[in-house]
Order: sequence, then C-alpha cells, then structure tokens
Amino acid sequence: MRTQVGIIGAGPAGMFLAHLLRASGIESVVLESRSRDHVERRVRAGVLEQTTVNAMHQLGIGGRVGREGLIHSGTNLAVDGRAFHVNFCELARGSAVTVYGQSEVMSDLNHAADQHGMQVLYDAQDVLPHALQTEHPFITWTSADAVHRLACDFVLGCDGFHGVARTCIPPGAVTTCERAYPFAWLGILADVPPCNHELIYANHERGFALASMRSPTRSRYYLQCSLDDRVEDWSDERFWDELCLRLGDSVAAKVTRGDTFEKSIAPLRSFVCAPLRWGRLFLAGDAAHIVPPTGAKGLNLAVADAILLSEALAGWYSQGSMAALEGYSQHALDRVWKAQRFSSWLTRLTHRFPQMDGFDRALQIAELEYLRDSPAAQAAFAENYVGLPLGVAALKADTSSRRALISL
Ligand code: FAS
Ligand code: PHB
Repeated sequence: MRTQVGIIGAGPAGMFLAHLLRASGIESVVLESRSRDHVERRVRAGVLEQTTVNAMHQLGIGGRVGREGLIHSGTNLAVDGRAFHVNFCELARGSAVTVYGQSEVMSDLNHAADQHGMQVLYDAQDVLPHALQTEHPFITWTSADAVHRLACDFVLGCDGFHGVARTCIPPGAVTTCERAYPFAWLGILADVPPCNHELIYANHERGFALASMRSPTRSRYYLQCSLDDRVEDWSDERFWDELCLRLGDSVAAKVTRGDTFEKSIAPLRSFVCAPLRWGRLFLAGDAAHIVPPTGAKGLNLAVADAILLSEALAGWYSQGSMAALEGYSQHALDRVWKAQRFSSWLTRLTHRFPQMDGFDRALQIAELEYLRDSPAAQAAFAENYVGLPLGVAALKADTSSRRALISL
C-alpha cells in the first residue's frame, strides 16, 4: 500500500488529523490497534473548547454537537460545599465551552470517515514505523496472519501515551518531563439528571469531586480516590454518599441517585515529551503529552496539535515549504505547557494531597476565596479554561492554503 500520510492511532488526534488532511486534499491511512467499537465506547473527555467545536463545523461534522452539545457560559468551584460561579462569557471575550462526550466526538468522526471513504484500518497489530530518518518512511503491521506494509511521506504518531510511535525516537533524541499525582479519579456515568446545569469543581477536606454531565438526563461524576482503590471497592451507595459529602448539603440536595452503568478509575499524570518530531515522524495528542483531566484539556490539546500539524503538512504539499513543519514542535509545545500549567495548578488547588498539613489547606482555601472575590483572577481562570488562542498565525510557513479554520 502507499499513501501520503500514515497515521498511527484512531483516537481524537488521529481522526481529526485524517479529516483535516482530507479537507486539504491530502490522503492518509489510519492504523488502529483496537476495534472501532472499543475506541468509540471509551468514556473520557467531556468538555470541548470552541476551537474544537469550530473544527468539527469546518469539517462538516458539527451537526450533532451543534444540536446536542450543551453550551456552558461558565463553571462553578466550591470549597467545603460553598460554591461560586465563574462567568466565561463576561470574562473571556464572550467565550463558552461545549459539554459533549468524547465517545460522541469519535462516533461523529468515524461516521464522517465512512461517508468520505477514508481508510481507517482497525485491529492492526504490531504496528511499527520504519525509515523515519529517510524521505521514504513506511509502516508495517499484521492482521489476519498477514504482514502488511504502507509506504508514505510522513508518519504521524497519534497512538496515545502507551503507543509505539514515541518509542521509535532514540532516547538521546528526546527529553521527557513527568509528574505522577498521588491519587486517581473514580468516574461514573448514570442516567439521572445532573445536579446542576453547569459543572462544579469541588475542593473538600475529604477530597476532590467533579459534577459533570453528558446530557440533561445523563450525569458524569468524579471522585478523587486512592491509587490503591479498585472499582469493586466502590459500591454505588458508597459513591453517592461520598459525592454528596464532598459537594455539600445545598448541592447534595439536588443530586439524583441511580444505578451507575460505567465506573472506572484513572490515575492522574502530567507528561510532556520534546521534540514532537524525529525525521518524518511527528507526534500529536497523548502520544506527546498528558495533562491531568482537571482542566478538561486532553482532547482539546489533541485537536490543537492536529490543526497545527495539518496546516504544516498542507504547506509542505502545496508549497514544498518545510518551515511550518520545522516550527510545529515548538509551536505545539508552547501551547501544551500553558495547558499543563493551568491543569496542574487547578489540580493542586482542588485536590487533597496526602502530605498536606493545615498550612497547605489554608493556602488552598485562601486561593479559592481570592478567585471567588477577584474579577482579575476569574478572568485569568476563564481565558485558560475556555482555551488560549491557537495562534497559528505565528507559524512561519507561507501556506496560502490557510483556511478560516486557523483564524480561530
Ligand atoms: P488516545 O489515547 O485517545 O488515542 C490513541 C489511539 O491509538 C487509541 O485508540 C489506541 O487504541 C491507539 N493505539 C495505541 N497504541 C497503538 C499502536 N501501537 N498501534 C496502533 N494504534 C495504537 N481528557 C479530558 O479532556 N477530560 C477527561 O475527563 C479525560 N479523561 C480521561 C480518562 C482516561 C482514562 C484517559 C486515558 C484519558 C482521559 N482524558 C481526558 C484525556 C483523553 O481525552 C485524551 O486526551 C484524548 O483521548 C487524546 O486523544 P489521542 O491523542 O487521540 O489519544
Ligand atoms: C467530563 O465531563 O468528563 C469532564 C469534565 C470536565 C473535566 C474533566 C472531565 O475537567
């Protein structure tokens, strides 16, 4: 087989890249190790920045998110049950976020890929890129006991934190920074109405809680839990009781309990690798960086990488210019580190750390009360939460093919 761009991984990064490249007339093949059903059913992100929603509309796959996505003009933070609101529209240039689950985004991306006859090969095993330091890289994989080979001009590693692409960069050519947080998130889904029409990030002395949602009839809740916890340690009753304690009486009174139909535990991590390029290999999304989900940035960073990288590739194919491709890594990482800063800060502000003492907690409460009382502090929170500008204009490439998409 031969294509222009070989993409490893059919998650948000890989599929947004495939569609963005298609929109520029660039063909690609996506190789995914799991089944389509598995990828679509993974319950992960819930909050889309406007840049992500705009990209979906520009790609012609924004119909459902436009109809079913819940537009939130603000969010709430709480300290031991005392909540306050941060209004994005007032404080961040009229911005908002859209609550729409990652599984729905993947379903929309995959449905559109079917309609466009895009090549997404699932259940590809032993995927391995080769000849990355040459102008003729290729990817091999096995499926149905046969070995396959895809010749291409570029390989995009969109295979997540545990993928193969990043491991193909020699240790001496890449640096990584990592923080493992001393706790995890226990997340549930239940077909009960949300307790509040917008999200609530709750700092409580017993630990963090997040009240989110997927629709007016489906709630998504998270509790900070121990790294040693297992899903079976948390009955529904124990979950609802703890959630109500951490949200405080006034919010707890609005919590509708019910049977959970999804319960999972995810440890929190911060990770960044640099550079995001090695020869004809480029990394995007979780393959390159991980942020704690507190700031709702993971999926949105993957989309931002996809926009930057697709524009750079369009510049190469249309003008033969390597400028934007050479600038991609630094440009993407500049944005990643700002999202890392915000997500790490919000995690430290809202979670209970094992070694915390009375002084640490007093500082947390003081900072949350400052955020409550200061319009300047709330404006800084709001502009980070809704997503910093993509700033693609800073890219050096003279890509006359730039579309409205990058003028976000
Ligand atoms: P992904 O991991 O989504 O996709 C990578 C794809 O590559 C996967 O489909 C994988 O099967 C495939 N792959 C891996 N190795 C391969 C190989 N060798 N060959 C071929 N394919 C391979 N973000 C938020 O904003 N909010 C949240 O609440 C949130 N919760 C999360 C919970 C969990 C448990 C996890 C793991 C992540 C969560 N995230 C959250 C972050 C998440 O949404 C990611 O940022 C997002 O999925 C990133 O998309 P991708 O970069 O495409 O990586
Ligand atoms: C979610 O709804 O899954 C969600 C929302 C906001 C976050 C993290 C997860 O910060």
